[in-house]
Amino acid sequence: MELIKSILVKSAFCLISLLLFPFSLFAKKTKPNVLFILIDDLGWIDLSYAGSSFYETPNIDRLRSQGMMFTNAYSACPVSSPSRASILTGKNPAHLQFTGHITAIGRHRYPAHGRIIPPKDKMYVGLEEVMISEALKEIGYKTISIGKWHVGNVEKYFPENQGFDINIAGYEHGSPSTYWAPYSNPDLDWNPKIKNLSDGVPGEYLTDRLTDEAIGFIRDNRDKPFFMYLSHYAVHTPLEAPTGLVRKYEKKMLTDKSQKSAVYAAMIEVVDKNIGRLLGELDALGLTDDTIIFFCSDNGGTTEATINTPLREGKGFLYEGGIRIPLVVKWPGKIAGNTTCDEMVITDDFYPTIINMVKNGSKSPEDIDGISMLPLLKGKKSLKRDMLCWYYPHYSPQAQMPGYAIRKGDFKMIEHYDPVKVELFNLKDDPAEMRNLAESNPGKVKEMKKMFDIWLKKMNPVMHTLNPDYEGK
Ligand SMILES: [Ca+2]
Repeated sequence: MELIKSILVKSAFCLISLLLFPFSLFAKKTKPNVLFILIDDLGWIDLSYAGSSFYETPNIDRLRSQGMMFTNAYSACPVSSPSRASILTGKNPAHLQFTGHITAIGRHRYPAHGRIIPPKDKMYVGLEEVMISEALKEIGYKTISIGKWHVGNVEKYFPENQGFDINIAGYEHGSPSTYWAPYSNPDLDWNPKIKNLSDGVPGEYLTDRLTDEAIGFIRDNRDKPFFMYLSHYAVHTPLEAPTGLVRKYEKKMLTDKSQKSAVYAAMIEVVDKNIGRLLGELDALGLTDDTIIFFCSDNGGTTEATINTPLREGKGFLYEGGIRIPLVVKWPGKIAGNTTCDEMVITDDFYPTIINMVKNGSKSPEDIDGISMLPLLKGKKSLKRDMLCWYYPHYSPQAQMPGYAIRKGDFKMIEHYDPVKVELFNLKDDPAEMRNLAESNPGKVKEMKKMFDIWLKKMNPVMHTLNPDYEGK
């Protein structure tokens, strides 16, 4: 009896092993790699594929030609930290109660006699939130964060405690110099230490170095599915680039007057070259067909470095220049190359999209605000959503204009809190947001205000308050 039982158990074991064998052999194939390339402060039109005559981005253009480009992609915030929190959690910054960027002083700056006091909300993503890294790690991904973090500046909230197996160079709040040498500059109090990165040689460029680290990781992990969050410190200020490249763009500026900074253009070219190196490595390792790539920015370009025309203003503003971002998604064999999508999408959507892609059409995770873009990536024209909202009650260093914005269809409304002003634009006729229709269309203003209020109540952010020391009119 015992013998029969033993034979039966062994046979069952063999049968199960045989059945599982093909799956274990091809397990990798069921899970594509995910490479998320995030550029800091790269403007919507700061790429040659987007029509710029000045900036040169042949490698990113190639990426674009192999994937889908979004013309109406938005960051959830006009500045860095909250947008990054949105990317990593799929939740809107208002919902996360994390609506302003992490500052060196640990609190939001605002004028002593300004009209509002910004909310004292979080400057981190809490450990109770499930980041995309945690979700992917749970289903067998090797996870790595390389570069800027900016969603928690104490160790407790670093990438290694948020689902990343490895954290390279993601540390404090700010953006370091792009060269090694000035790291020790005592005049720059915001210069972060670079975690888990041995010292570079003087003159080594950070974008190059982070790419080296990325390539090293991919080589080491070519046999496992990986999720890489590659978050370049470029092209954020300080503007610094190799002298030879800067000269090239200075010369170009003699005839091309469309832009303002040769250094910024050189930084973009360095980013582009490094993306080319990374794509080349994926090719060489035979991983290209098995790797999903996202390419985007965390907010609009800063007007200190670039001209966002035809969009109004830039980083820090609720105008389109501050929140419209470049976005390309590539997935060989699944997303048709050289395609364009004009539907509105937002950084909240990336998390559910990635989960949807790697889990073969499973449902989106719950309690998040984003919705999966997968139907768009597969050629559908629209999502079941017609409005997006931004709650940004902060005095950004660039704009000093706290407020909120809502876009529904072609209409966009901004209500500024200080000074109080309502603006309504029709983006279809007026992408530069120059003609305020608020007075001539009070019905639309009322309707959009109401929709925003309902949305805000649902998000339940920490709210700003009126400043009792306000000295305005
Ligand atoms: Ca940024």
